[in-house]
Amino acid sequence: MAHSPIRAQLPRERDTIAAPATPAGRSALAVLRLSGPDALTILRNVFAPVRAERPWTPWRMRSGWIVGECGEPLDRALAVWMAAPTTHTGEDTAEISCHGSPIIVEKALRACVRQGARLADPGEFTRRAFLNGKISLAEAEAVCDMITAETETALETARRQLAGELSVRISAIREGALDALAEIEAHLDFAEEDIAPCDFNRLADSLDGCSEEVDALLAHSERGRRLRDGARIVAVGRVNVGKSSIFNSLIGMERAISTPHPGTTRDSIEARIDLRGFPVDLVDTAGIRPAADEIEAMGIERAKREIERADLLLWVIDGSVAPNREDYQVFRLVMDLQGLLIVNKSDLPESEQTGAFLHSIRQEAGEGSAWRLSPVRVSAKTRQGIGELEERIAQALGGAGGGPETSALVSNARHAAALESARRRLGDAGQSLRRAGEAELAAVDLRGAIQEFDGILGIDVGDEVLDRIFSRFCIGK
Ligand SMILES: Nc1nc2c(ncn2[C@@H]2O[C@H](COP(=O)(O)OP(=O)(O)OP(=O)(O)O)[C@@H](O)[C@H]2O)c(=O)[nH]1
Ligand SMILES: [Mg+2]
Repeated sequence: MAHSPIRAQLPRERDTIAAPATPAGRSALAVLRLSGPDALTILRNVFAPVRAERPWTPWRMRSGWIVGECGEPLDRALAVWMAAPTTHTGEDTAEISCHGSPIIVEKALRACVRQGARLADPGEFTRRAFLNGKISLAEAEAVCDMITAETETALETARRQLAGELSVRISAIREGALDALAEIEAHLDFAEEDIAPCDFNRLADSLDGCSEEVDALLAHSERGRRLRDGARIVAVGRVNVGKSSIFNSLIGMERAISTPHPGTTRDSIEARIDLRGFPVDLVDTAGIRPAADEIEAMGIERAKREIERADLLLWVIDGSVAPNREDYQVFRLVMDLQGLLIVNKSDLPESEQTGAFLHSIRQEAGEGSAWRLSPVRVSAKTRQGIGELEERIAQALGGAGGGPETSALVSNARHAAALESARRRLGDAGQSLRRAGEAELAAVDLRGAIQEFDGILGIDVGDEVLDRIFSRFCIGK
């Protein structure tokens, strides 16, 4: 490949980048993108419009031929160029829609590189959009989340973030904090002079207001995180209680073998499902009991490992028979973890001992333990209670049945951590103000809180943070 002179001279942020915007592999169409000051020049050199005599007009699609590195025609295609600054990246941009053959895409890309383009890094188009002030950092991150969203709800959360809802709310809180900081600094700078005294209590009240806004955003952040990153949910219990049957009911197909023979499931089985908007990895495991043979023993070992990895356990007991010591053995394994207790086979009369067992579990589970909550009664056979089980799982993952309209805007761990820290510092600033006299301390904390908001919005963030964020993107985004 020819080494381009343009590439050697320009700083990375100002050269022209190129990449396919569509995934590798065969498809009806593929799109190639260019962004940077030479987008039009390069486009002119790699694309020959059918009506060559006409000038290039921005935003007007043209039909023509892509021309390869050696001037050979590659593909009949459509091309458009868009003029800075009102483009996605804020730079001159060009797009070529060609036929979706990996060979055509590769050759067209080579032709662009020969003409002076550089292959884009992952996320570089979006990074430029951010650096050129087209989108905030939170919005840029939402682009990545949109592409990787696995459920409709996750997509909706990312879409709202892309629309700027989170940025707008955080900017408003930041403004409030900035106003307070300005007043405190004026007081500190001009304390000697004859200006109106600063009402610290009023300022502290307004900071409380900011903290509450942050709280409201954080209240749904766990839900947001789960919507984005999903959860691993593992069904456990002794043999024959109906774990595999419940697993099948939840995934909506007969995936795991279920038979009346205790010890049917020998290996862990996993399925990815959309559970009320949460991308969930659901795992069925071997029943826990003293193993009958080596294979079963290995299966039980795997089940125990799965218990440790789970975000949420579904501990299943059979309500129609008397619980036994194996059920207690399972309880010992799960007692300190998060989960839901499921009493299965509710289509059959409940054993007289089940109530006593549930009572003893509630007694033994510590204060605040998940196992103190009421169990869910289901019948995997008739599907009775499965809807309620799904609802309880969704609740456990962070918030009841709310649809995408609930304000689960904070889905990103980076944002959540910054908001937690901002809330702490706003609180500290408020306290310092109430103790009057400590205006300087309050100013330090307020500046810290504002810095956290800046970090989310992308004001004054360093390259290191940007590298970390944009490296998660795919090339061409
Ligand atoms: N009546 C009734 N039978 C059920 C129900 N759920 C499961 N069963 C039956 O209970 C037996 C065991 O079900 P499985 O789903 O294989 O139980 P498991 O916990 O996965 O068992 P192992 O894999 O052996 O540990 C099967 O005969 C199922 O048909 C239920 O809700 N009601
Ligand atoms: Mg099973």
